[in-house]
Amino acid sequence: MKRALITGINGQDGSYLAELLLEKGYQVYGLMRRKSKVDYGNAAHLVNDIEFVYGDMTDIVSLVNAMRVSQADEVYNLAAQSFVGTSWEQPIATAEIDGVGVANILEAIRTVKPEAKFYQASTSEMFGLVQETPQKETTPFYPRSPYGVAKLYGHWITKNYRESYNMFACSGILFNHESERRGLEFVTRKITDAVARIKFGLQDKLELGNMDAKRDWGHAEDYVRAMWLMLQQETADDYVVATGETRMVREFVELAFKYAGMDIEFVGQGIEEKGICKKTGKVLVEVNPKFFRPAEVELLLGDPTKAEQNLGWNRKVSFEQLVERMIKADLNRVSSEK
Ligand code: NAP
Ligand code: F7E
Repeated sequence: MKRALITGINGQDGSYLAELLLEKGYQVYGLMRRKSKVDYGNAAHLVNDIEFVYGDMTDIVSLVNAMRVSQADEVYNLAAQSFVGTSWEQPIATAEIDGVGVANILEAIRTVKPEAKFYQASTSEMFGLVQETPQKETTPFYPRSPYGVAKLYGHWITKNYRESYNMFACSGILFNHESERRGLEFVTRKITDAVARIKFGLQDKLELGNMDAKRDWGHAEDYVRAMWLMLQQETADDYVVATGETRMVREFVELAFKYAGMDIEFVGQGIEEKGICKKTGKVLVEVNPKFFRPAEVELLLGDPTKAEQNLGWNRKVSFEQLVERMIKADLNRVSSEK
């Protein structure tokens, strides 16, 4: 039986990856932080199937312990302060968790079981102010947030440990991937949650920042498959994982309202822009400058050719299916909460 250690087990990707590895017969260990009230987050339905180990990415002792306890053959480092907006408010914590934390886990592996295979959750945010479109493995990086900068350190230290110590260490440069389990602060889930609450009369309108931003959005279930495939190869390498399509935030908003039976149209420009319900004339979407970022990533569009050709990976969930799945789940949840 293969053994895997997943950091960030309670997050969106951690829970989907755990399900995939359990299905494949792995013994799964999950690293989680101690909280004042025990909360398994997205992994709550797997409490009887996973061995949880307490630890923190900023505490190397706890990571050495997690490696000793798990004796993992494969380590998936998904733990991070993953919200870009918060990275301006907590730049140091973000650097310590998302940057130095990667060196900590690599050292823990090197100390306890250097032959273990390692996956690092790198990100399209490293492309930031994009230097070419579409972005691929060879595109130069230009991060635009403390999060992107910290992740770039994690990316390079992973490559460096591969080259310095011949460790099997891979980075997946994953573009945005969402799901019914996405945190409520990320734009897609903020939208589907708000649309459901508006539908059931619990909220008046949705306030957003830059609706011109373009993202390459896929479903997390597809993307965790790519993580696993990377660790099944003969040699370690880095891969872009994306859909090859990009959409504006505004398109996501329109489609989410449409799937909830509330067609809207946008009128006005800039901070005066509004989304109006075609049937009732009510203002359902407004711009609030408080959600603008100090530096923005305007466009992300990934080229997944290398992952498709070398890993045999491809995404199954389309943009329309992603929005539909998220809106359905939030409509169900909000209606039962109500
Ligand atoms: P997520 O839902 O925010 O999950 C992150 C997890 O990391 C949470 O379980 C969190 O634990 C844990 N964590 C945070 N700080 C920690 C620390 N100091 N020590 C130990 N654990 C800590 O993120 P996700 O969307 O699943 O993303 C997974 C990984 O992929 C992250 O590294 C993210 O940066 C990266 N990534 C995500 C995307 C995307 O679009 N989703 C794209 C590219 C890369 P708590 O539950 O205790 O907070
Ligand atoms: O923003 C714009 C915002 O917070 C997407 C993380 O998983 O993907 C994610 O980072 C876009 C940005 O994700 C609001 O300005 C407009 O342009 O959903 P997001 P992100 O910043 O792209 C990457 C790949 C990761 O690695 C990260 O971990 O939407 N936007 N109005 C807004 N965004 C938010 N959150 N809230 C708004 O009101």
